[in-house]
Amino acid sequence: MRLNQLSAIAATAGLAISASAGVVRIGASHDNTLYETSDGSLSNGAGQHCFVGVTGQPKARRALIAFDIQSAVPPGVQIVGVTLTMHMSKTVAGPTEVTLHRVTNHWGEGASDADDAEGSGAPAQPNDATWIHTEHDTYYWNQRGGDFDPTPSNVSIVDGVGDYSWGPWSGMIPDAQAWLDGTSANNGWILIGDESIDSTAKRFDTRENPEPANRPVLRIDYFPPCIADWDMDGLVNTRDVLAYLGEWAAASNSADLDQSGNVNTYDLLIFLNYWTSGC
Ligand SMILES: [Ca+2]
Ligand SMILES: [Ca+2]
Ligand SMILES: [Ca+2]
Repeated sequence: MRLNQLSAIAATAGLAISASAGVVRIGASHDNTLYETSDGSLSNGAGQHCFVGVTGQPKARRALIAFDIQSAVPPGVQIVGVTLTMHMSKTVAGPTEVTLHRVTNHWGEGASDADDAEGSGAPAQPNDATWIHTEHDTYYWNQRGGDFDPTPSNVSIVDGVGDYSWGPWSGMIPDAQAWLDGTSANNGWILIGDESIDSTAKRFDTRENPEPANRPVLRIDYFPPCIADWDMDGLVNTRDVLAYLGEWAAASNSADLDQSGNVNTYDLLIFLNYWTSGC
């Protein structure tokens, strides 16, 4: 069979099999906002929005977000791409950097739910993360504003209203791999905007947003433990070729078997070589 025929099969089979191998997309398990206050009185655990940057007052805002990777990604796989996509829904600021850092302390999401545009936050409720608390009002961050790895896992420029992504190649890959393997506690990421000047705030939508398309999504691309058994059902057969071709036709990171940065016929040949060899 010629490559273009295989590709045509993949294009038609792709939708049906795209969830079965190599790629998963998951919603956030919890998210929240740290509102800069000396007493840790504000949070927005159940709110529709979260915030980064600095308001006009000026007070800083930082967003926390976590995903239950272990329940969504098969154990033993090699993660080769991690992409966080969030919808930015309100700002008065121009383009600003929003960095993403691995959080190093457990934090909570309580029942606080701010009114209106949510920029002012709401009274913190039990278990809510605040500027000073990991969980209101019992546990505290070591550093006000959250405990996190000072080295960013990724950075993105955020401008006007729309969808923004972090990834797929970055420190987010080792973060997610360690969370999957259980070698590092999964406390998610903190998003930090431009805190060097005033009026840089950006509002993003949370997992509680009423519009499902605007909720945060984490896409994870991975290589199965045995490449030949692409759909991971324990058998090596034509279903695996079709499953791989689905990712190949979509140019997924998961199909970039030589990790060259692009998906081409070399990757397909590598897959077929694995496939003819079996597991
Ligand atoms: Ca939330
Ligand atoms: Ca299989
Ligand atoms: Ca490649």
